[in-house]
Amino acid sequence: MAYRWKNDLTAADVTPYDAFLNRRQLIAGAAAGLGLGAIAAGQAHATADARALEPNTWEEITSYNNFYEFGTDKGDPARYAHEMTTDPWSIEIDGMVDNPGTYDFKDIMSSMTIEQRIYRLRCVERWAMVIPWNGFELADLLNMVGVQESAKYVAFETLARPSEMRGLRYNVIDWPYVEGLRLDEAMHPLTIMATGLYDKPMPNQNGAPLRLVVPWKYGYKSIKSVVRITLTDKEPPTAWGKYSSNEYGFYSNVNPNVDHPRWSQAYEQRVGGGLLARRTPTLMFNGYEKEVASLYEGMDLVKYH
Ligand SMILES: Nc1nc2c(c(=O)[nH]1)N[C@H]1C(S)=C(S)[C@@H](COP(=O)(O)O)O[C@H]1N2
Ligand SMILES: [Mo]
Repeated sequence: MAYRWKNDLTAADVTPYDAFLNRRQLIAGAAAGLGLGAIAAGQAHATADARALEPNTWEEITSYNNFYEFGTDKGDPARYAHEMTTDPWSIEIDGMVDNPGTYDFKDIMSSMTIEQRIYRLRCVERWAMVIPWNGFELADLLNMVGVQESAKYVAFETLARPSEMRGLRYNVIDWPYVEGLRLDEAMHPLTIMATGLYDKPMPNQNGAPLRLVVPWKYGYKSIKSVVRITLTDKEPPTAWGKYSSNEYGFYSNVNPNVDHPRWSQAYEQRVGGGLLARRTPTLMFNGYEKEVASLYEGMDLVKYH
Protein backbone atom coordinates (compact mmCIF):
# COMPACT_ATOMS: atom_id res chain seq x y z
CA MET A 1 0.00 0.00 0.00
CA ALA A 2 1.37 3.37 -0.95
CA TYR A 3 -0.31 5.30 1.84
CA ARG A 4 -1.28 4.92 5.46
CA TRP A 5 -4.94 5.13 6.30
CA LYS A 6 -5.89 8.03 8.52
CA ASN A 7 -9.51 8.08 9.60
CA ASP A 8 -11.40 9.99 12.28
CA LEU A 9 -10.54 7.55 15.04
CA THR A 10 -6.76 7.60 15.17
CA ALA A 11 -4.91 8.02 18.45
CA ALA A 12 -3.68 11.44 17.34
CA ASP A 13 -7.24 12.73 17.28
CA VAL A 14 -8.40 11.02 20.40
CA THR A 15 -5.61 11.06 22.94
CA PRO A 16 -4.66 14.76 23.29
CA TYR A 17 -6.15 16.35 26.36
CA ASP A 18 -7.74 19.30 24.54
CA ALA A 19 -9.54 16.91 22.23
CA PHE A 20 -10.72 14.96 25.25
CA LEU A 21 -11.92 18.18 26.88
CA ASN A 22 -13.64 19.20 23.70
CA ARG A 23 -15.62 15.97 23.62
CA ARG A 24 -16.59 16.37 27.28
CA GLN A 25 -17.93 19.83 26.50
CA LEU A 26 -19.86 18.48 23.53
CA ILE A 27 -21.43 15.82 25.73
CA ALA A 28 -22.25 18.34 28.45
CA GLY A 29 -23.63 20.78 25.91
CA ALA A 30 -25.82 18.13 24.35
CA ALA A 31 -27.08 17.02 27.77
CA ALA A 32 -28.03 20.61 28.56
CA GLY A 33 -29.74 20.86 25.20
CA LEU A 34 -31.67 17.71 25.98
CA GLY A 35 -32.93 19.32 29.19
CA LEU A 36 -34.33 22.21 27.21
CA GLY A 37 -35.86 19.81 24.72
CA ALA A 38 -33.94 21.29 21.82
CA ILE A 39 -30.84 19.87 20.17
CA ALA A 40 -29.75 21.37 16.89
CA ALA A 41 -29.12 18.67 14.30
CA GLY A 42 -25.46 19.58 14.17
CA GLN A 43 -25.13 19.36 17.91
CA ALA A 44 -26.84 15.97 18.04
CA HIS A 45 -24.43 14.76 15.39
CA ALA A 46 -21.48 16.07 17.40
CA THR A 47 -22.83 14.16 20.39
CA ALA A 48 -22.97 10.94 18.44
CA ASP A 49 -19.35 11.48 17.38
CA ALA A 50 -18.29 12.29 20.94
CA ARG A 51 -19.89 9.09 22.17
CA ALA A 52 -18.31 7.08 19.40
CA LEU A 53 -14.83 8.43 20.06
CA GLU A 54 -14.71 7.52 23.73
CA PRO A 55 -12.85 4.19 23.95
CA ASN A 56 -14.12 1.50 26.28
CA THR A 57 -11.96 0.66 29.28
CA TRP A 58 -9.42 -2.16 29.32
CA GLU A 59 -11.61 -3.87 31.91
CA GLU A 60 -14.70 -3.73 29.68
CA ILE A 61 -12.88 -4.86 26.55
CA THR A 62 -11.22 -7.83 28.25
CA SER A 63 -14.06 -9.10 30.47
CA TYR A 64 -17.11 -9.01 28.17
CA ASN A 65 -16.27 -11.22 25.20
CA ASN A 66 -17.51 -13.63 22.58
CA PHE A 67 -15.03 -16.45 22.02
CA TYR A 68 -17.13 -19.60 21.95
CA GLU A 69 -14.06 -21.87 21.95
CA PHE A 70 -13.99 -21.09 25.69
CA GLY A 71 -17.73 -21.12 26.39
CA THR A 72 -20.80 -19.11 25.48
CA ASP A 73 -21.05 -16.95 28.61
CA LYS A 74 -19.65 -13.42 28.15
CA GLY A 75 -17.31 -14.06 31.11
CA ASP A 76 -16.03 -17.46 29.91
CA PRO A 77 -13.23 -16.18 27.64
CA ALA A 78 -11.76 -14.07 30.48
CA ARG A 79 -12.03 -17.09 32.79
CA TYR A 80 -10.61 -19.79 30.51
CA ALA A 81 -8.69 -18.34 27.56
CA HIS A 82 -5.46 -18.26 29.61
CA GLU A 83 -5.41 -22.06 29.06
CA MET A 84 -4.54 -21.47 25.39
CA THR A 85 -0.81 -21.59 24.48
CA THR A 86 0.04 -18.68 22.18
CA ASP A 87 3.82 -18.99 22.07
CA PRO A 88 5.03 -20.48 19.79
CA TRP A 89 2.43 -19.50 17.18
CA SER A 90 2.52 -19.82 13.43
CA ILE A 91 0.14 -19.08 10.60
CA GLU A 92 -0.26 -21.26 7.55
CA ILE A 93 -0.73 -19.11 4.45
CA ASP A 94 -1.74 -21.12 1.42
CA GLY A 95 -3.91 -21.33 -1.68
CA MET A 96 -3.48 -18.83 -4.51
CA VAL A 97 -0.32 -17.11 -3.26
CA ASP A 98 3.21 -16.90 -4.68
CA ASN A 99 4.89 -17.77 -1.39
CA PRO A 100 2.78 -20.29 0.52
CA GLY A 101 4.17 -21.52 3.79
CA THR A 102 4.16 -21.58 7.55
CA TYR A 103 4.95 -18.14 8.92
CA ASP A 104 6.10 -17.64 12.50
CA PHE A 105 4.12 -14.97 14.34
CA LYS A 106 7.32 -13.31 15.58
CA ASP A 107 8.70 -13.07 12.04
CA ILE A 108 5.46 -11.54 10.80
CA MET A 109 5.57 -8.99 13.63
CA SER A 110 9.10 -7.94 12.77
CA SER A 111 8.23 -7.30 9.12
CA MET A 112 4.95 -5.42 9.65
CA THR A 113 4.23 -1.79 10.60
CA ILE A 114 2.26 -1.78 13.84
CA GLU A 115 -0.09 1.15 14.38
CA GLN A 116 -2.95 2.07 16.67
CA ARG A 117 -6.45 2.01 15.21
CA ILE A 118 -9.38 3.09 17.32
CA TYR A 119 -12.43 1.38 15.86
CA ARG A 120 -16.04 0.82 16.69
CA LEU A 121 -16.94 -2.85 17.20
CA ARG A 122 -20.59 -3.77 16.69
CA CYS A 123 -21.77 -7.26 17.65
CA VAL A 124 -24.78 -8.68 15.82
CA GLU A 125 -26.32 -9.13 19.30
CA ARG A 126 -26.55 -5.29 19.45
CA TRP A 127 -23.86 -4.46 21.99
CA ALA A 128 -21.09 -2.16 20.84
CA MET A 129 -17.70 -0.90 22.00
CA VAL A 130 -14.91 1.38 20.86
CA ILE A 131 -11.57 -0.40 20.99
CA PRO A 132 -8.03 0.97 20.62
CA TRP A 133 -6.40 -1.85 18.69
CA ASN A 134 -2.78 -2.21 17.69
CA GLY A 135 -2.09 -4.08 14.50
CA PHE A 136 -1.07 -4.04 10.87
CA GLU A 137 -2.98 -3.83 7.63
CA LEU A 138 -3.96 -7.24 6.30
CA ALA A 139 -3.06 -5.91 2.83
CA ASP A 140 0.59 -5.63 3.89
CA LEU A 141 0.69 -9.31 4.87
CA LEU A 142 -1.12 -10.39 1.69
CA ASN A 143 1.24 -8.31 -0.44
CA MET A 144 4.18 -9.88 1.36
CA VAL A 145 3.09 -13.41 0.40
CA GLY A 146 1.98 -12.35 -3.08
CA VAL A 147 -1.68 -12.75 -4.05
CA GLN A 148 -2.19 -14.43 -7.42
CA GLU A 149 -4.50 -13.07 -10.15
CA SER A 150 -6.96 -15.93 -9.74
CA ALA A 151 -7.68 -15.23 -6.05
CA LYS A 152 -11.05 -13.63 -5.27
CA TYR A 153 -11.58 -14.38 -1.56
CA VAL A 154 -9.62 -14.84 1.65
CA ALA A 155 -10.53 -17.61 4.09
CA PHE A 156 -9.51 -17.60 7.76
CA GLU A 157 -9.38 -20.31 10.40
CA THR A 158 -9.07 -20.20 14.21
CA LEU A 159 -7.01 -22.58 16.31
CA ALA A 160 -8.99 -25.66 17.42
CA ARG A 161 -7.12 -27.35 20.26
CA PRO A 162 -9.53 -29.30 22.47
CA SER A 163 -7.00 -29.76 25.29
CA GLU A 164 -6.82 -25.98 25.76
CA MET A 165 -10.25 -24.87 24.56
CA ARG A 166 -12.98 -26.27 26.75
CA GLY A 167 -15.77 -24.87 24.58
CA LEU A 168 -14.87 -27.36 21.84
CA ARG A 169 -16.61 -30.06 23.92
CA TYR A 170 -19.89 -28.57 22.80
CA ASN A 171 -20.94 -28.53 19.17
CA VAL A 172 -22.49 -25.06 19.34
CA ILE A 173 -21.00 -24.38 15.92
CA ASP A 174 -18.69 -26.48 13.73
CA TRP A 175 -15.07 -26.22 14.87
CA PRO A 176 -12.71 -24.82 13.81
CA TYR A 177 -14.30 -21.34 13.63
CA VAL A 178 -13.91 -20.12 10.04
CA GLU A 179 -14.56 -16.82 8.30
CA GLY A 180 -14.04 -15.16 4.94
CA LEU A 181 -13.79 -11.87 3.08
CA ARG A 182 -13.91 -10.83 -0.52
CA LEU A 183 -10.40 -9.94 -1.68
CA ASP A 184 -11.18 -6.21 -2.04
CA GLU A 185 -12.57 -6.16 1.52
CA ALA A 186 -9.45 -7.92 2.78
CA MET A 187 -7.21 -5.42 0.96
CA HIS A 188 -9.12 -2.38 2.24
CA PRO A 189 -6.89 -0.17 4.41
CA LEU A 190 -9.39 -0.28 7.30
CA THR A 191 -9.00 -4.07 7.54
CA ILE A 192 -6.33 -5.03 10.06
CA MET A 193 -4.81 -8.00 11.80
CA ALA A 194 -4.88 -6.80 15.41
CA THR A 195 -2.01 -7.88 17.64
CA GLY A 196 -2.73 -5.82 20.74
CA LEU A 197 -4.94 -3.31 22.47
CA TYR A 198 -4.12 -0.26 24.54
CA ASP A 199 -0.51 -0.78 23.37
CA LYS A 200 -0.29 -4.15 25.16
CA PRO A 201 -0.07 -7.58 23.52
CA MET A 202 -3.46 -9.03 22.61
CA PRO A 203 -5.09 -10.69 25.64
CA ASN A 204 -6.03 -14.32 24.99
CA GLN A 205 -9.76 -13.63 25.40
CA ASN A 206 -9.60 -11.04 22.60
CA GLY A 207 -7.91 -13.44 20.17
CA ALA A 208 -4.19 -13.66 20.91
CA PRO A 209 -1.77 -13.46 19.36
CA LEU A 210 -3.50 -12.04 16.27
CA ARG A 211 -7.08 -11.69 15.08
CA LEU A 212 -8.86 -10.08 12.18
CA VAL A 213 -10.68 -6.75 12.68
CA VAL A 214 -13.13 -5.55 10.01
CA PRO A 215 -14.80 -2.57 11.67
CA TRP A 216 -17.73 -2.08 9.26
CA LYS A 217 -19.00 -5.67 9.65
CA TYR A 218 -20.70 -7.44 12.54
CA GLY A 219 -18.21 -8.61 15.14
CA TYR A 220 -18.36 -12.30 14.24
CA LYS A 221 -16.52 -11.58 10.98
CA SER A 222 -13.51 -10.49 13.10
CA ILE A 223 -12.16 -14.00 13.65
CA LYS A 224 -9.82 -14.57 16.59
CA SER A 225 -6.55 -16.47 17.13
CA VAL A 226 -5.95 -17.10 13.43
CA VAL A 227 -3.82 -20.10 12.40
CA ARG A 228 -4.59 -20.27 8.70
CA ILE A 229 -5.20 -17.84 5.83
CA THR A 230 -6.14 -19.25 2.43
CA LEU A 231 -6.47 -17.34 -0.85
CA THR A 232 -9.21 -18.89 -2.98
CA ASP A 233 -11.50 -18.25 -5.94
CA LYS A 234 -14.63 -19.53 -4.14
CA GLU A 235 -16.68 -17.79 -1.47
CA PRO A 236 -15.47 -19.42 1.76
CA PRO A 237 -17.87 -20.98 4.26
CA THR A 238 -18.29 -19.11 7.55
CA ALA A 239 -18.90 -20.54 11.02
CA TRP A 240 -22.16 -18.67 11.59
CA GLY A 241 -23.29 -18.99 7.98
CA LYS A 242 -23.08 -22.78 8.31
CA TYR A 243 -25.14 -22.53 11.50
CA SER A 244 -27.88 -20.41 9.90
CA SER A 245 -27.30 -18.88 6.48
CA ASN A 246 -30.41 -16.68 6.38
CA GLU A 247 -29.50 -15.11 9.73
CA TYR A 248 -25.76 -14.69 9.13
CA GLY A 249 -24.94 -13.83 5.52
CA PHE A 250 -21.47 -13.81 4.01
CA TYR A 251 -21.22 -10.02 3.90
CA SER A 252 -22.66 -9.18 7.33
CA ASN A 253 -22.15 -5.46 6.87
CA VAL A 254 -23.55 -3.44 9.78
CA ASN A 255 -26.82 -2.04 8.43
CA PRO A 256 -29.62 -0.43 10.45
CA ASN A 257 -32.08 -1.16 7.62
CA VAL A 258 -31.54 -4.92 7.44
CA ASP A 259 -32.88 -6.60 10.55
CA HIS A 260 -31.76 -9.92 11.91
CA PRO A 261 -34.75 -12.27 11.36
CA ARG A 262 -35.22 -12.44 15.14
CA TRP A 263 -34.48 -8.84 16.18
CA SER A 264 -34.18 -5.27 14.93
CA GLN A 265 -30.77 -3.84 14.07
CA ALA A 266 -31.95 -0.22 14.15
CA TYR A 267 -30.44 0.37 17.60
CA GLU A 268 -27.38 -0.63 19.55
CA GLN A 269 -26.17 -0.32 23.12
CA ARG A 270 -22.71 0.70 24.23
CA VAL A 271 -21.06 -1.60 26.77
CA GLY A 272 -20.06 0.53 29.76
CA GLY A 273 -21.64 2.88 32.19
CA GLY A 274 -23.18 6.28 32.55
CA LEU A 275 -24.44 8.63 29.93
CA LEU A 276 -22.65 6.70 27.20
CA ALA A 277 -24.62 3.49 27.79
CA ARG A 278 -27.84 4.69 26.24
CA ARG A 279 -29.44 3.02 23.26
CA THR A 280 -28.34 4.83 20.11
CA PRO A 281 -29.12 4.40 16.41
CA THR A 282 -27.02 1.88 14.51
CA LEU A 283 -24.76 3.59 11.97
CA MET A 284 -24.66 2.45 8.33
CA PHE A 285 -21.52 0.34 7.83
CA ASN A 286 -20.95 1.00 11.55
CA GLY A 287 -19.95 4.58 10.82
CA TYR A 288 -17.51 3.76 8.00
CA GLU A 289 -19.87 4.44 5.10
CA LYS A 290 -17.65 7.14 3.61
CA GLU A 291 -14.72 4.73 3.51
CA VAL A 292 -16.37 1.48 2.36
CA ALA A 293 -19.68 2.17 0.59
CA SER A 294 -17.93 2.13 -2.81
CA LEU A 295 -17.05 -1.56 -2.29
CA TYR A 296 -20.75 -2.39 -2.56
CA GLU A 297 -21.89 0.00 -5.29
CA GLY A 298 -24.82 -1.45 -7.19
CA MET A 299 -25.17 -4.41 -4.83
CA ASP A 300 -28.49 -5.33 -3.26
CA LEU A 301 -27.58 -5.06 0.42
CA VAL A 302 -30.72 -6.94 1.49
CA LYS A 303 -30.06 -9.93 -0.73
CA TYR A 304 -26.34 -9.85 -0.02
CA HIS A 305 -26.69 -9.22 3.71
N1 LIG B 1 -12.65 -17.81 16.83
C1 LIG B 1 -13.64 -16.97 17.20
N2 LIG B 1 -13.62 -15.70 16.78
C2 LIG B 1 -14.60 -14.84 17.16
C3 LIG B 1 -15.69 -15.29 17.96
C4 LIG B 1 -15.68 -16.65 18.39
O1 LIG B 1 -16.58 -17.13 19.10
N3 LIG B 1 -14.63 -17.45 18.00
N4 LIG B 1 -16.70 -14.41 18.28
C5 LIG B 1 -16.91 -13.27 17.37
C6 LIG B 1 -17.88 -12.31 17.86
S1 LIG B 1 -19.51 -12.80 17.81
C7 LIG B 1 -17.53 -11.05 18.25
S2 LIG B 1 -18.72 -9.89 18.63
C8 LIG B 1 -16.11 -10.66 18.40
C9 LIG B 1 -15.86 -10.16 19.81
O2 LIG B 1 -14.57 -9.69 19.97
P1 LIG B 1 -14.05 -9.21 21.39
O3 LIG B 1 -14.39 -10.28 22.40
O4 LIG B 1 -12.60 -8.99 21.25
O5 LIG B 1 -14.81 -7.94 21.71
O6 LIG B 1 -15.22 -11.74 18.13
C10 LIG B 1 -15.59 -12.56 17.04
N5 LIG B 1 -14.54 -13.52 16.74
MO1 LIG C 1 -20.73 -10.94 17.94
